[in-house]
Amino acid sequence: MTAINEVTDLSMDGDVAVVTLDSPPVNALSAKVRDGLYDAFAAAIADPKAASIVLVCAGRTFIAGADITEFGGAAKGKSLQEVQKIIEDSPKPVVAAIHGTALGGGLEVALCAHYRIAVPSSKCGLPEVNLGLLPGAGGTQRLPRIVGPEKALDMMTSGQHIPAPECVAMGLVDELAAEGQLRIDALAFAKRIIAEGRPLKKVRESNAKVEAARGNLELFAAFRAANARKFRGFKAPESIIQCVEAAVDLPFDEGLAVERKLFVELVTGDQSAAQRYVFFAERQVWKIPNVADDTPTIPVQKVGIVGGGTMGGGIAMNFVNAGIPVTIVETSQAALDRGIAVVRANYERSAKNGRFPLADVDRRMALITPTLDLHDIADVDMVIEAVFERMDIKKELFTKLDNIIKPGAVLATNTSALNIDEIASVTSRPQDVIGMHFFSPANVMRLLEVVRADHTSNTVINTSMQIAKKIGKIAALVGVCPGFVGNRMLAARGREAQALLNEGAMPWDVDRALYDFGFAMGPFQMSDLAGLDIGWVKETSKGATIRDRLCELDRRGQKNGAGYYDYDANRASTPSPVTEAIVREFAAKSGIAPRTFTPDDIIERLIYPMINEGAKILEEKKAIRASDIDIIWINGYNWPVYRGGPMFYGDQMGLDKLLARLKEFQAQAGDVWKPAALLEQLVAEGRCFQDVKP
Ligand code: 3H9
Repeated sequence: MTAINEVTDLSMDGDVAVVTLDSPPVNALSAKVRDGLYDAFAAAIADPKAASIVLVCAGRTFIAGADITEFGGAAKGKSLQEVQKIIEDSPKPVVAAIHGTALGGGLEVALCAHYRIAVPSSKCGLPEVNLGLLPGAGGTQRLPRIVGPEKALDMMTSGQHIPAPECVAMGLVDELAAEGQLRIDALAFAKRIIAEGRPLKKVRESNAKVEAARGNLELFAAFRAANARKFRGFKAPESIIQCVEAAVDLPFDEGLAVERKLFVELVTGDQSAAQRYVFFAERQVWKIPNVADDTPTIPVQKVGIVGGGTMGGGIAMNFVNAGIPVTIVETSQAALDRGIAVVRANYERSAKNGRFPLADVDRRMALITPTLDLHDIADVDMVIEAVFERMDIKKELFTKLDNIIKPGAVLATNTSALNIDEIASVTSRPQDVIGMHFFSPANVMRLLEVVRADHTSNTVINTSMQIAKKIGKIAALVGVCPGFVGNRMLAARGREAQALLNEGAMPWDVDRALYDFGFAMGPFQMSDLAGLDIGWVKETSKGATIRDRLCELDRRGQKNGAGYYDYDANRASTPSPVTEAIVREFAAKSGIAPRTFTPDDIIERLIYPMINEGAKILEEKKAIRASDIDIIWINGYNWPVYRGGPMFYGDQMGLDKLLARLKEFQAQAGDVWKPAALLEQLVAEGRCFQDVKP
């Protein structure tokens, strides 16, 4: 075996040259990897003893793509295109041997090999779209030539990882190897190719599928129309479509030039910078300073959920979906039956939508035990409380849990705002008490705020983070403060949304600005959806707020056809003259001269206070890092991922500019706009939020 460089080896097995890449963790195409591959292929091609060449990777995966950390840096070493060219132009057949995942640039390298073999458990994909990119190493031109333009569009705009057997069916992979026997089977395949005198198959020369689609304009128009909603705001999907149009309409090299131009536009643009940041943020969020990787965890084999309402039922579904049995406790049979029926209905709907077989509904429901007796959860490993949001009720419950639940179990509360230290104080084991703040609908929303209280042990923190991963959530560890991280920042935005109404803006102006910014909806649409009457009490309502007045007129939101907006039978909304009159009346009473707002004015007013609140949260160490706050906003509040999160947005716009605007607003409207001390400090030091280390 010859070491080509630190990450690449070349060896001979009979007349097959084997290029082995070993660059942990995921064999990403760094400069070292590109140089090693180039030199190894050059040597194998030059070696007269080698009749064919196999490319195989060590470690957990085939090449998982370009090295994302290199984007934006100076070009070093061989380019990926040079590596691909030497492989594709090799006069000896090249076989790519795939295990783990062949993704992005990794699959694009494999597509330059003449043949591909993969183990059944492996997957292939071009997930660049998730990084705000398009496959920029020929993927947009080669993939449609193998799988046809329609499938290529689907694969590249969804970023899906396709299982190897499916790849074989669509022609992307030539053969399946036996699991665990990739190298042996790849060598045998290479020998067979030589023995049978098979040709050097070059994907770039295979034009039948793209030519068949030439002139079919409807194909692209239909694809754009069908995905308009999904792609809204994102630049990469449209660029991918244009590349596939080029693949269909133009010769290979001209298509490649289109791909290059559009790739460069994306990789130097704001959206990709944001999405690459989010890629790393999603991995950082699991890393907790002072909670070492080897911190023990409590094995969670049984979970008890107290409260079978919308929240409790949704939480239960997460565990059941992961195969963990759950006992749900309620205080009345009627509430219990209602809760269980809702869970069953949710599962039946999912089965009808084809998410799993109908038979699975019963299998899942069998993992749920309903009960009215708290003693039935005495032996669970984790309790999650999801009862009414009132401190006295929570304290009473935790006193009981302390007496009933076995020692060492995690006692979690799903409170969204209450002081968890106070809840923990009524137990004899505050080290076992933690917040697990799920977001509604709890079975759908990916975010979980794990809330560390003063005495929570590292074991309980680690257990909660690990279980979050197991049930498919993305969890951020936060500290105790009113509203924790997400709702605390939402409150800052909500305050300004209301203030805007007093100054002459209409709810639909505010909602529209946020929708165009990339949110799914604005605060008033959200209120209408949730129900305006949540927390509203008819008997004591005195028309003190716009919301009170709307509720008094029985405008309770979408559910009864009227709220801030009017709704038709299909729940389509229109601005309501009733609301407009009430808003104007309140605005007149406020004594503030009405003015008009551009969408940019509205965005400033709503987003800057959020960032300022985020800075205070960071300063108070209630979040570990700025990127954790961004993860919370992207996964729990629909912040558009292509804008990277509020803190990233602040960094991008420049903290000095943000600080200056906050000071202007403070001068006009008072100390609610007072800039966070951390923000002042960062600006003085010329640093940004991302520089604040945990
Ligand atoms: C591309 O290819 C562009 C080309 O078309 C054109 C070029 C001209 N680079 O996720 P994990 C790190 S764009 C650098 O926890 P898993 C990751 O940060 C690329 N680093 O493991 C983590 O580091 P740490 C297209 C990378 O087993 C560690 O590896 N490809 C890269 O759960 C382990 O990662 C993609 O978008 C990378 N490309 O999942 C694939 N990938 O330990 C991106 C990972 O310090 N990668 N790291 O936190 C993935 O989807 C997953 O990592 C993978 C493994 C499925 C491979």
